[in-house]
Order: sequence, then structure tokens, then C-alpha cells
Amino acid sequence: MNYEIFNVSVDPGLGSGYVDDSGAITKISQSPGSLAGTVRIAPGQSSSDVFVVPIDDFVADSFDKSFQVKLSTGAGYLVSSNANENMATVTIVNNDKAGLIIITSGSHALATEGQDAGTFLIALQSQPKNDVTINLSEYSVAGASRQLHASVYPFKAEHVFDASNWFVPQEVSFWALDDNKIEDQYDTQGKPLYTGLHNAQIAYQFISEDTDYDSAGKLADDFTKTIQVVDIMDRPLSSDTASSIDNALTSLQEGVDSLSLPLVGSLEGKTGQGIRKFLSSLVNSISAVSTPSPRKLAKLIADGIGIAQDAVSVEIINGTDVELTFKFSDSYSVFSVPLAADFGLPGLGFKSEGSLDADFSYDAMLDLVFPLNGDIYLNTDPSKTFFDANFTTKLSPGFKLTGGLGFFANGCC
Ligand SMILES: [Ca+2]
Ligand SMILES: [Ca+2]
Ligand SMILES: [Ca+2]
Repeated sequence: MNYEIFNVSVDPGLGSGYVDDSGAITKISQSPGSLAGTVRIAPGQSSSDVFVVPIDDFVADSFDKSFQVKLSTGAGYLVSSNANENMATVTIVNNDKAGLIIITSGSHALATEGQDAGTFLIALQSQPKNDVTINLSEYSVAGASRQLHASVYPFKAEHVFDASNWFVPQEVSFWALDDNKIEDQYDTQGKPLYTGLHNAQIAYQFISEDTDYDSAGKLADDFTKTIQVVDIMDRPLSSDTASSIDNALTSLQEGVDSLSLPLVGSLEGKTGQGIRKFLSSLVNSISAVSTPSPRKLAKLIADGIGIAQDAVSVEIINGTDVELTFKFSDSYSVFSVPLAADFGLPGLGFKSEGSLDADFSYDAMLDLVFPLNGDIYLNTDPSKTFFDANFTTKLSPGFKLTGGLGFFANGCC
């Protein structure tokens, strides 16, 4: 039996001018694939199947494709004139949806202030019917400062997709502006997380004759009006940060060690651990991050020394430089400090033996400046960098002193 296909209905995205010509059916089906054909009803049977194999295209059809088929006359059989018996409608349901694909490493694309560009990839989710231009720009809520740039200009990018490359991801590059502000991330209660991470937003605008891929007239939640969140890492500090802090703290400790007091002589090794208690683990934790952001460094120092976070401050000074200030103190007893053989008073001819117990306490503050350009330096203003220590002793049983000054020796023992 002969059949004919008619009323082929195809979205203009698959090409116009196909309706009811042989081109239309070849656009939408591999089989039947032509506007006329025959089927054979085997002897003893009352029906026969015609298989429809749709072409899996990628166009987000604005309506489902369809065609109608009817039996046509031929030799050796009669066709009913009742449309319900001689005709059928076939609908091919669209499975493509216009959309935007954004591919990032991690949950958000990331750029670091003043460093190389951050990147992510974009592609379309279906084949557009016309060329699609995507314009990207920074989106700032009212009052918020700019976070992104391209060269010296505000961030802007343009990417064009067409019917042949819509599925090939294009790389978008964006740069984080070094805004001379110390920034951070906050939890839902508004508590700082001391990561140095903060957000920027990129707004999308689609322009195309394909209305699915055009922002005009779309609701704010349509993909053509996407607002993408990207992560910005605050300005990284110098890779010399760990060694500078190591040197500054070591100098303070050496300053204490180089002191000499009556009774005990040189303090080296006699004040307990002092700064050494936390120095190497602190320096290791900073080295592990290598170039921490200011707020991250503040957190590493507070955790490393075991002090409250508000004892560490980071701020911008001179418009561009980062100043790090931290205060710390300790107080503990040192047992059996050996007495200096000369009673800590060389030249007087004293001889002493024995040991004593001591209480040691200190109050320290350190002020380091990280210039935008140039080497890290210690602010030696005595109100900013100091080490105040107390070493209090009392003589323990078994103390013995003899000396060349007889009156002192007699008076003492
Ligand atoms: Ca489709
Ligand atoms: Ca910033
Ligand atoms: Ca910043």
C-alpha cells in the first residue's frame, strides 16, 4: 500500500522553507525520510508497521516537530475515505532546551588580587538558530566597590557562539583588582572566616535573533540574565612572610638570651622556652601557605601563638602597605636555674654555686610592615615593637657564695 506524508511542521531553527517539501522530512527523520513510500501487509494480516526514527538534533525547538501520514490509492486495494482510518499524526518531542553551561574548577572560578587572570569556560546547551553574542561585565550592588578589571579598565568580555561552535567551550578570563583593602569572607552570622576570600559577580547579557538566546524581555531568573559569583583572593603577602616573622621573633628571643643579670649571669637557656615554645610551628604553618592573604596570616598567628584573634591586627597604611601588629605575653615558673659561677658580677671575684627558682613573664608586641613594593620591615617604634620581661628569683636552699670581698661573703653566709 502507498502512503504520503504531509503537513510537516518544523521549527524555523532547523531551516525555513521545508514545510511539505522533501527537505522537511529529511531534517527530522532518518526513517521514513521521504514524503512517499509503501508498506506491505502480509497475507492473513490486517496491519503493518512503519518505523519512525527521529533525528536527534540539538535545536531547542520552539514547538515539537510533527507530520501527518495518510494512505494513498494504488492497484489492488481500496482506501477508506474516513480520516480516522486512513490518516495518522506523528509528533517528535523536543528534548533540547536553550541554556548556558558554565564550567569552573571548584565551586566558583577564582582570581587573586594583582595576580594572573582567573578563568572559566562557557558554552551553550543547544544549537542556536542564529549567532549568539554574550557580553560579560562586573555586576556590583549599589555602594559596593569594584572588584574586577581587564587591564586598567572595568572588566568586560565578549564571546560569540554560532550553529557550528555552540558546544565548544570558550575560555573567559577575569582579573581581580588589587583594591588596597583588606577583605574577608563571613559566615551566615557575620563572623569573619579569616580566609581573605571574597566575592565578585559577573553579569551576562545575551544578544541574538534567536529569541531563546536573547536577554531582551526575559525575567531576571532566565539563564540569559545569569549573575555568576566568582571568588576573589585578597592580595597575597610576600613569600618572605614566614622568614621575616621567623627573623623578627628570633631577634626578640636572642635579645632576651643576650641579657645578663646579677645572680644568674647570662639569661641564655635560663628563661624556659619563651618564644621558642611556638616559633617553629608558627613559622611552619605560615610557610605551608607561602603567600597568605593578610586576614589568613592574622589567623595563622593567633592560632600559632595561642592568642585571641583580636590581639592580631592587619590594616592598610600609607594607602597601599599592609601593617601587621600582634601582642602576646606569657608567664611561667622556671625551676633550678643554675647560678652564674661569678654570681653574675664578673670582676668582683665572687664564686657561687647552687641554683634558684624563678618566675619569668613577658609582654611583647611586634609590628611588621609589608609594602606593596619592596621588602618587609619591622617598625622599631618602641610603642609598636617591644619585649618587656620580668625575671624574679629567690634563693633556694643550698645556696652558697664566697668572694674576694670578705665583708660581703661574711654578711651573706
Ligand atoms: Ca531539538
Ligand atoms: Ca577585593
Ligand atoms: Ca583587597
